Amino acid sequence: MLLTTFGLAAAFVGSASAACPFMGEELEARDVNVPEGHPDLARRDYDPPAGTDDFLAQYEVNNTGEWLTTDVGGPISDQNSLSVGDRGPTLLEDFIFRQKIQHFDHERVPERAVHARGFGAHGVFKSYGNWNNLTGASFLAEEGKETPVFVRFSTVAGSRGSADTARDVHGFAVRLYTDEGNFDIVGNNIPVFFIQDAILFPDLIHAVKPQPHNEIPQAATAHDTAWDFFSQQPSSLHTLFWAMAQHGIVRSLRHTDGFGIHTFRMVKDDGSSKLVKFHWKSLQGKAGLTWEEAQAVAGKNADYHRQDLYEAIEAGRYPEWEFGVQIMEEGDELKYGFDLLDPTKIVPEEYVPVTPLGKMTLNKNPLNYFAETEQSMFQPGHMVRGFDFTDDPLLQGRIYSYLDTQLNRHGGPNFEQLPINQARRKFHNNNRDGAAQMFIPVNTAAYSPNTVGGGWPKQANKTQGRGFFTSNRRYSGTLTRSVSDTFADVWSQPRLFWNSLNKVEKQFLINAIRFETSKLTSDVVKSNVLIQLNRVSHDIAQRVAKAIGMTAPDPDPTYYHDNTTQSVRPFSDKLPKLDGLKVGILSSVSAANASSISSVKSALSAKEVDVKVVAESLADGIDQTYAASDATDFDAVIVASGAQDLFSSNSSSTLYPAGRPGQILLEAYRYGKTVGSFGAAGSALSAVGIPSGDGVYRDATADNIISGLETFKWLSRFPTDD
Ligand code: HDE
Repeated sequence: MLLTTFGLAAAFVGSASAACPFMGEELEARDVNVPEGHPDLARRDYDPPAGTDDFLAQYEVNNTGEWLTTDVGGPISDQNSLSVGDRGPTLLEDFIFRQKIQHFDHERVPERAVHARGFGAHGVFKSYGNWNNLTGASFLAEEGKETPVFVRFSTVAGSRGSADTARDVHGFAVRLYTDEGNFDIVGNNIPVFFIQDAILFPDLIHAVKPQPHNEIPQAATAHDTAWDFFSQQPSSLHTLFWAMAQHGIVRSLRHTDGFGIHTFRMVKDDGSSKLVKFHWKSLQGKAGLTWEEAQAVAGKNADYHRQDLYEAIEAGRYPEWEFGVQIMEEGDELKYGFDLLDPTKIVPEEYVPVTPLGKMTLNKNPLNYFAETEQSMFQPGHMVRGFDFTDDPLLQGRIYSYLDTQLNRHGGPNFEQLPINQARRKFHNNNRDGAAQMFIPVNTAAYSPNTVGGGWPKQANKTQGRGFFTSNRRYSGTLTRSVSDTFADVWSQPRLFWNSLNKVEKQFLINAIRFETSKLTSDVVKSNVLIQLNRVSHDIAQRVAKAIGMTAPDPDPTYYHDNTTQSVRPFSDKLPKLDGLKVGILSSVSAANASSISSVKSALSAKEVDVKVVAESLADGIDQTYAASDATDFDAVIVASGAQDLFSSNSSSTLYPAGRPGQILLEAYRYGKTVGSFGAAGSALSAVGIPSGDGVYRDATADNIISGLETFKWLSRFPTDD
């Protein structure tokens, strides 16, 4: 044929004959030439720990060793479309073409209205004991009892393709597949929320999302509408402060806590109940990025957080969180000086400590992002026996919204039948039909009560069928559209948060507000922001005003106080675990095999720290090149002995952008990371202008690097206003 003489034959190499169940030996399979030893990248090669819940395995589809078929199982023996002659029109009767293109055209489902960008992982929850003194919940009924979990972390404002390190509140949604049904704690990594009444949620989100006329900025609150809303709704100040601190730009999803936010109830088998707040405390410790660093990461690696979590789990470094509750008595809603029904308030741990009830370990990555993570549909309304809601008006609204939003995303009411959403026990009720019904109900009586079906499914009660029941909540009152006076003080707790930060953490918070407010174009919004900040602290208002060329209002001391509280800082004093942190050794090809590198590597790998050797080009012992490296790749950076010449001002190479080795070293220092050098390479630090000081190790040892990583950020390196 003419075309082949010009070398335009199909790119598929060779054709093989093989046994096909549909056509026997005759089939000419159009195949690619797969070299011996080429890896089969089916994701089933990864083994989670023994005993990990494998419920989803029944739904897996693995193509390895299988013949191509249509969606209804017919063999596909040719992948060209059906046409009239080689150059003629494609036929409408080509059902293979139509099916393939139609499926593709409908691949996307609406992304989540908020929390669109997320990443999920499977794991297990283990109860520390029998907690029937607190709750009838079955998953907390025995010491060591294991319950499968699925967790989805997310950012809130950005679209599905936005960067992980955008400054934002982070979703921390946990589903426990308990043996009495799914229990979702759809929480965040910040223990408070912007608004007190669910009816304001569309306003909040419209204000925070990109502005409607030009859809700018993506995944950022540094714009007029967001701060207009914040200053008009000062209930948002407390959450805003947490987000402007490093809780909004965490080092990894493993290094942050989770919270249920609202006050919930735990209900005992006798119907008595207590008020509780949920906490997930990171056993990795807490750590954040600097804002400069977070912005650089957003450009260099938009997948920074998901990659970290994925790799940690894949390497068997399973992240863990301790689940705990703050327990308060019924009737004590107003005892602590604020209203426990107000979701803009924390309960200081000095008033009510956290009682640990169990531990969650994430130990298995999803096999398919869409099927598992994207299709997971969490709901605060996924409640189990032993827990109950409270009258928090934000919580009440959420119970409706999450159920409703799933209809939009799935297009019908059967979303609970998707594998990731299915309970681990069979469901039995009279809900029927609807788009994509996946089950075949066999009972004729699809109503209740019935006699035709023997009365089944029968109503469960406390002793038979372990029936659901609620606490003894009673209500009477006049209908009203108003906010309770007990929700009025929204300034004291942002001040409590501010007071509890150390000097540099305070400076980071100020810097963040300065950054955001500098981007505002409206002077009215800026001045409203200053009025609200001034109610929290005159110091904050003055410091922000100075940066945006305005004057702070006179002190407004009604809510000023000097109280502090524990557990709200974004950094741990020392990280308890270093699993999955990364040290970059800046080397050259010729210096890469020094014994100083190999001995530090083995000492750090004992601590589950990854060491990456960087050089001009890839070679034995080199993990990455300077051209593809950045300070944001590492938690500490050390210069290898013998590589110091790369840092001198007259060093040049076309293998990487000019000055890249020095840039990595200096930026690591500026981001507050541990830096150092081996042997004679101390001159590299001087060459780029790094002074001696905290976290700078000339002649570094493995112990220095380990203790530097535990400190994580050398906060003393950052200048403060005062
Ligand atoms: Fe959400 N929120 N939210 N939210 N939220 C959603 O549900 C909503 C709120 C949170 O990983 C949506 O399935 C309202 C507080 C997380 O899939 C939607 C209000 C907290 C996730 C929705 C709130 C959260 C969502 C969008 C005010 C912390 C992601 C897609 C009353 C306790 C879950 C979806 C996941 C997702 C509504 C406030 C956390 C639209 C109306 C407070 C972690 O239903």
